[in-house]
Amino acid sequence: MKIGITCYPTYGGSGAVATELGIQLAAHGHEVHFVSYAQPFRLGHFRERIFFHEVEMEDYPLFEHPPYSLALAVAMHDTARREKLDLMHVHYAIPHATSAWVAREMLAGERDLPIVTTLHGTDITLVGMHPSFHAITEFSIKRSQGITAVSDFLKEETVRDFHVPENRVEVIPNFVDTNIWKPGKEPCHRAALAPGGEKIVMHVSNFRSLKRVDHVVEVFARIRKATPARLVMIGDGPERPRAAALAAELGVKEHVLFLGKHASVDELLACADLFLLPSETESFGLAALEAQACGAPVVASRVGGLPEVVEHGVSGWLIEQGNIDEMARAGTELLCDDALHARFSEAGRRLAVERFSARTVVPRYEAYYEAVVAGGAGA
Ligand code: GMT
Repeated sequence: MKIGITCYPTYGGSGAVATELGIQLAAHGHEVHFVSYAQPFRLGHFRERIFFHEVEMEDYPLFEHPPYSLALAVAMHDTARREKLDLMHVHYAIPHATSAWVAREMLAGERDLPIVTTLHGTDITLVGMHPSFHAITEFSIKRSQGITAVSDFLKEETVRDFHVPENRVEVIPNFVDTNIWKPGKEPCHRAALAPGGEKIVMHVSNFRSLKRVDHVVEVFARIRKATPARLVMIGDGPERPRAAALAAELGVKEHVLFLGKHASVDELLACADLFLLPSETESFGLAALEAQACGAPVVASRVGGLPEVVEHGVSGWLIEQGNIDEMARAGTELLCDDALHARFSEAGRRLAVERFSARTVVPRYEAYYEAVVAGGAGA
């Protein structure tokens, strides 16, 4: 198949999933065309059958807010036409599903361009709920020929808040390439991250307020009182300065390492002894899955789709959002009890391989594409 993919190319779960999917599809023999304003951050080096089409934006003084959605629709239309795409798969509804609908309308009468929209999280739970976006989000999702959600939780939210018939939303979970996201990677960075042989606690996110990086630091400060540990913070975003200030305030500044954005998070997660994700909301929690694939037990909040990814009491602990003391207690126990840690670590890895590996999940997308192209996805 010839598949167009649009996603946010920046540091974020939806872009990461879209890029990994494109890579896997190309490896399965499909031709993949990414259409976005920049090359997706995980695309990296050259790969056969993968092409990137940059969205051209005219900078004109009248435009205080340049109309990216329109330029994207034109780029999708051009790419679909020139490359004879069989299907356009967009990740994160806003504005991608809308631009795809416009591109499809522009092509009408000439060729059919089925659209698959994958809902990722805040496009449904937060941004899409805002009055300025709700109606267009509902309209555009419903106009897609295929709709997928990354968790049962997200499907339920979509059905309830956007009035999409239940049978129109297919749940296809996020996945990891378990050959890349794995424990014991070489070279090992443990000595650099924790020169004193301390345990390594890790967090990866885009540091938006809903990620509660302040709680990450608070939990770590309590863990640190019980056992020698280092906190490695990966990613960047608006809450980073506050998290750094809090680390200083709590007296753990010299034990916290802010690495910023990183292209090969797999190398770092492979060194983690514990992964913290105390988010306020999380439709899936890709970072938690990546951590488990690398053998790191997870302590996370029991919100959204996280219970579908982290098995409570088996591969991690899911704790009431905001309960810092309990998160610290659970984290400390995992770091101090080697047998418990090994059991959780193995269970997380097993879960990732058996339920969320690329090998298991990507064929579900391929089958779904076939159904959409044949006109038989949903009602
Ligand atoms: O929806 C967002 O906040 C953005 C998105 C992203 O691009 O980072 O994150 C969402 O999609 C990820 C990939 O499917 C999920 O793993 C995240 O849980 C989800 N974020 C939220 O629901 C807050």
